[in-house]
Formats: sequence, C-alpha cells, structure tokens
Amino acid sequence: ASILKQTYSQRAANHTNPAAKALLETIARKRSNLCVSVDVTKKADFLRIIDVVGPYICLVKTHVDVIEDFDYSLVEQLQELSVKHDFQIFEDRKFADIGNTVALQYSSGVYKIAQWSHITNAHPVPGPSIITGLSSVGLPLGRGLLLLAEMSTKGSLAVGSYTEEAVRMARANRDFVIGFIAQRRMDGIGLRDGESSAGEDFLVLTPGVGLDVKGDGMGQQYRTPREVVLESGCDVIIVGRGIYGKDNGANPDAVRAQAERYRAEGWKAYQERIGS
Ligand code: BMP
Repeated sequence: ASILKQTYSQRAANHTNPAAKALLETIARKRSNLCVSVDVTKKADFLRIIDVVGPYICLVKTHVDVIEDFDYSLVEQLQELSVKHDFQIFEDRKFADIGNTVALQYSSGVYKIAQWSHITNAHPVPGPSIITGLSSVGLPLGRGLLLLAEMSTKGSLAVGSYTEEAVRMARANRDFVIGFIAQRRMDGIGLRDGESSAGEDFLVLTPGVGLDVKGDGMGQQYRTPREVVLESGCDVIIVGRGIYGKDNGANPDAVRAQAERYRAEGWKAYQERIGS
C-alpha cells in the first residue's frame, strides 16, 4: 500500500535506521504524532514545559543554543525526561557548512549534539558532502538526519529544483537521511527517467503548525494539523508557541491543555488519512 495509507507501526517495521524506527515506534506506542518545539531561554522553563507535555508527545525539538544558563546537566535532565515520558530528542541545529566543519559542530564544542540528540537536521545548500560529514559522526551512534527540503516561512528559497535536489541527496543516503523538514510528502519528487521510489519511506516532519493564528508577524506561516497530516500527508506536526504560549509556559495547566489538544488533532487527522 502507499505510504500514506500505512500505519506508523507498519512503517516502523520496514525501517533500518535506529532513529527512524524508534521515532515511528514511539508515535505508535503513544498514539501521538506531536513534536513540541521548546524555544525558551531559561533551563527551568525548558524543563518544566517538557515535563508537562511529555506524556502527549513523541519528540522534543530543541534549539539548545538559545538557553542562557546552559550547562551539561541540562542534557542529562533532558535525557532523564526522555526516559520518564518515552519521547525522542531532535536538536534543530540546521547545519549548513562543509563536511569537515559540520562534523566538528555535531560532535564537539559546548553542546556535543551527537551524544544526546537522536535526530538532527541540515540545510542541503552545501550539497552531498554535508551528509558525508554528519554521517561520519552520527551513523556509528545510530542517529538520523533530516534535510530541510522546504521551509514554513514566507518567501522561502527552498522551492522547485532546490527541493528536488534535496530529495535526490536523501535518496542517495538512505542509511542516514531518514526524512525531511517540509510542508508536504516528498514521495516521487526529483525522480529522473527510469528511477523509482519503490521501497522508500522518508519521514516528513512539519513546522509552522498552529490552530489559533495564521502567522507571527516575522514571516512564520501556520497551517492546522488537519491540513498538514491529512491534506499534505506529513507524518509529525511540530508545534512551539501554540503550546507554550507567550509567557514561556508559565501556566502548566494551559500548556497541558494545548498539548492534549494538538495531540488529539494530529492523531485524528492521521486516523482519517489511513482510513481507520
Ligand atoms: P513556532 O511553532 O513557535 O512557530 O516554532 C516553530 C519552530 O520550528 C521553531 O523552532 C523554528 O526554528 C522551527 N522551524 C520553522 O518554524 N520552520 C521551518 O521551516 C523549519 C524550522 O525548523
């Protein structure tokens, strides 16, 4: 059957990359295709939000470099929460340099992202060597990479042949590239004459998801979970401010209510998609 009609568990069974498999299994086990994006600048806010939303999510997306009081104990506490609540971790690093540099940025420095982040992402702009660099670090650790094939922002340059080339780069590196940050399914995109996408199953994780507003005044554009999962065939909804609000998630009850709401909307759209 087309990937669009397969369940997350069926797809998990056909994946060999450990990060892709673990994410799909977590989605199925928790009946949640919700990823929360926790873009706050204080450790205490970061950990409090994650502890509240933990039961409702499959994945936490971080921008670890915005945390002002970062120290490595934060990573340990994040890992403890990921075990407590059964979710995977995705550092949204958006690597974009030559292979040698991204390998250093991924493995080393203050954050040592490869040590703790199951999934990370990269802009395809440098070409395939960015995958070579990142996979030299991440593949031995069982990590997975997403390529930014499209962006949610107004005026994004990641369109047309850029998107097609991103998919071709992924296709040539299926051991490490597990999918895309994009706004729709990428199946069949960029295929040349005689090529087939049979056997491929790239995950599509989609930011720019919100139920109450259409944008943020800084170029962000929001679509609903239904538009993203049912109409565009994406696999995971990524929600930030829609869940923790304008006050860095100060009210845990409000944060919990939004997480439950997005989880329910995302799951309903998926069930409708697979026709169950
Ligand atoms: P919010 O839901 O608060 O708008 O946050 C969206 C998150 O997704 C941000 O962390 C942003 O960096 C990320 N993101 C995005 O919004 N659009 C993209 O195309 C790619 C992203 O990683």
